[in-house]
Amino acid sequence: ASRKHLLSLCFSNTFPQIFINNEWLPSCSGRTFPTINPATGVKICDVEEDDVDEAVQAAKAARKRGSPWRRMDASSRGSLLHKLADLVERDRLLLATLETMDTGKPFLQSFFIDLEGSIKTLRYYAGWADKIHGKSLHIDESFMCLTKHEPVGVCGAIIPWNFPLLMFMWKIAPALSCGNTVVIKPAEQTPLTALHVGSLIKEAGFPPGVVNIVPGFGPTAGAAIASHMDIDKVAFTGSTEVGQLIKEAAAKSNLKRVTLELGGKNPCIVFADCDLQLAVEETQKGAFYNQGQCCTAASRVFVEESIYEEFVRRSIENAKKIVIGDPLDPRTSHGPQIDQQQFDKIMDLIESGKKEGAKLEYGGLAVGEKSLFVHPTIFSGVKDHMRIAKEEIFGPVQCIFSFKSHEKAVERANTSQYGLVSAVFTTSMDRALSVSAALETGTVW
Ligand code: TXE
Repeated sequence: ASRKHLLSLCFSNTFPQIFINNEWLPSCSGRTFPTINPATGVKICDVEEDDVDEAVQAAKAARKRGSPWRRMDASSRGSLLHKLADLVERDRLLLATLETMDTGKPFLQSFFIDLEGSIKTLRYYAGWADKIHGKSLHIDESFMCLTKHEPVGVCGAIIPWNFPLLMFMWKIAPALSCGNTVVIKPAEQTPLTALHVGSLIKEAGFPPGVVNIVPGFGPTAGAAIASHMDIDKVAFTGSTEVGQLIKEAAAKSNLKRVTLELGGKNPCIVFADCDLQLAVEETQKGAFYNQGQCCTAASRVFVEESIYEEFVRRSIENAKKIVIGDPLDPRTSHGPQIDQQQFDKIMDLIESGKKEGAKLEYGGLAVGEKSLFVHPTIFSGVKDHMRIAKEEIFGPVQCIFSFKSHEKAVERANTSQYGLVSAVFTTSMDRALSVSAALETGTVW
């Protein structure tokens, strides 16, 4: 009963419309699309579809010289971000419930990870607002040189469905901290928490047009953002293929600045001198967290030969503790995949693993019929040439490889078209540092 009450409260403040100029607008085209709960297959509501151009014009007007946002002190921008963090904190339970319904991720994960991260992101960037300084440079002759950081202008943002609220904050918080205005498109699968935050942005007191939220599809709303002549920068998180399209569209339109956060096929190297149980638990968390739908997923686990069998055995034991079920039930630790397309891609890759000769140690099946749940799956004996070793699965599939020589392990870890993250498990600080330095990824854990 209290959940029902919460949801009715939720929908009394969350408008499934387009958020432009701090107002809720219906789509000009009259088009709507359904957002589905992936755990049940039931439609949550219909959402109005994009009006990117109108949103861009609002964002452009909001950043004009002399506008309230442009004239606002940097410290006041910081205060607004803190206020927004307070409101997200106030609505934490509601937002976590909405996020779980829209994505299928287990409720406790939404509440403790996504919401915590969202609030902290806002507060972190709130603190930066009045601490971004230029330089004074000593140059020759009788010249004086000062540098000053200015906002880029209108920032477009396109985000995926795996961490809808957190990604929303990762995009808007730094942009707003620096005085930009934003047009953001949530993923078509998961628009609801972004829309609720629209109402909080208005409540916090951000001037109209500073943040505009346009739910819609990639090839229409997303492509319109990437190629818009009045957008000065686009930030995108999603697939590598679409990242390429974004960069191309940016180049072909107004050469807007681009930041891309794309896929991964992330190696973890587990050395024999590691804390074995810790390595088993953490690599598996890395593989299965958020149903494996993480660009930083631990998708290639290289284990030193002498501990390989024991590692596989303990990994299977560990996987048995996972609780699959209703994501709103606090006991559940594993929910459904986001949609049929992702489900089909994962099942196809699991089949390819079996066919190409990897050993299926655990799982490998869908849960029941006509559901989007996939059993956490473990393959051992994975070889570098297999599809499951090379392609981003984006599902709960742990691939375990074995290695003999340290040098070879690093070489194999680096043989990937991706370079997002990697991890090293060892109790030797020397090895941790030297292997980290040799791994060609943006982050090493
Ligand atoms: O991604 P898309 P999809 C990877 C993962 C997954 C695969 C496909 O491997 O299996 O991508 O997922 C918008 N112009 N990641 O199809 O299509 C789209 O509306 C502009 C990794 O969901 O890239 C959504 O808002 N925008 C990733 C966003 O791009 C376009 C998270 C992501 O969708 C567009 C998600 C276009 N032409 C998937 N087409 C990560 N790095 O975390 C789509 N979009």
